Amino acid sequence: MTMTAPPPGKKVNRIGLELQAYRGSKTTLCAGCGHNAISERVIDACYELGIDARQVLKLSGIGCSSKSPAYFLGNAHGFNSVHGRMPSVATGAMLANKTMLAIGVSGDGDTGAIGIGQFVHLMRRNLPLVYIIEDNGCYGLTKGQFSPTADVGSTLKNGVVNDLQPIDTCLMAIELGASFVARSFSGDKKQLLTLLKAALSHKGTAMIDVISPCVTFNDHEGSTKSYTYVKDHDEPVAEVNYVPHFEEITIEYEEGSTREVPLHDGSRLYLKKLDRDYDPTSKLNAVQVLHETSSRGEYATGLLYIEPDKRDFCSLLNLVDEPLAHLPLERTRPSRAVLDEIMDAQR
Ligand SMILES: Cc1ncc(C[n+]2csc(CCOP(=O)(O)OP(=O)(O)O)c2C)c(N)n1
Ligand code: SF4
Ligand SMILES: [Mg+2]
Repeated sequence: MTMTAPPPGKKVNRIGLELQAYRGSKTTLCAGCGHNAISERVIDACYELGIDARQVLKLSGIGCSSKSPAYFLGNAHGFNSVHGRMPSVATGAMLANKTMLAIGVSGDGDTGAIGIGQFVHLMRRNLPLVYIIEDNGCYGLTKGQFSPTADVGSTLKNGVVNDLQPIDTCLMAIELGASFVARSFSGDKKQLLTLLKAALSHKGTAMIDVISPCVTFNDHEGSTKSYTYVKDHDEPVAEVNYVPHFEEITIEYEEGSTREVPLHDGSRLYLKKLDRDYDPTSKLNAVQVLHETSSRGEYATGLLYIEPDKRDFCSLLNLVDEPLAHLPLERTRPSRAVLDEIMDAQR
């Protein structure tokens, strides 16, 4: 990435870069695919926060969604892994260099079907990683079969009805120990951008399930993951605003209407009460709202659960401060004498 001064009159961020510097390759996804809108919001979030893309690791599995990292942050490191196996790659990469900022992109099939075992263990480990599920309720890349997040009663284009209970990835993540769990909609620019910025400021697993309609296979009447259905059934739990650590707070709220949530890097979230009094630090509250809304066929969106101070996986493992990947061999391989000592102790 070049850090030369921008031409006069060009809008740049706090590290002197234009929005353009955060783009990736031109998308090859279908025009109107929700996944494209999510890539745009990742670009906006990283630009607005002044993130150095060279410090970012982009990770994904297989699927249309998993192709997305190619379309943002062209200067970041990237690894497009195996179907459902991104969590193992992310875990290895972050243990090798915990100073990186990891952004993982998965699909509802990649996470909820073949990758469910990996997802479960990732959530309980609280690895520092922003984990985005681009959730369209189908396997877009293989021509639109139902995925495990398809709702009961949702139909395919040819009229086939889904009879199986869906997996709610947010409920699972909350139950398993993820410390930041949110749901959003690719069509809600403001909410998604705010949640992404908050997720990038969080130290631990920040899981965002983004409902992201597949315009080619799952955007018809009868689908509960279509643009029209999601727009009509979106139930935000609170209005969310984000103030980065490098900015003054300029938002004013009436006493009692807003809850402040401090984030790890000094940034803050302001959650403004809507219809209900929502406490995002309460697992019970989150689980109850998710069950209540889904029984009415609605999507609870926004920041559903947060535990800002939970220890992340790298701190739990007491890793040395320097990235393991940078340590010289003498500090990673025990000497012959140490190995002999261990062997003697076993005798
Ligand atoms: C081991 C393996 N099994 C199956 C496939 C075929 N396959 C490719 S993508 C995909 C599902 C993708 O669905 P999802 O993760 O929801 O992504 P989307 O395309 O909907 O964004 C499947 C089954 C594969 N590539 N590898
Ligand atoms: S097939 Fe569906 S998920 Fe894949 S790029 Fe097209 S619209 Fe997006
Ligand atoms: Mg999908």
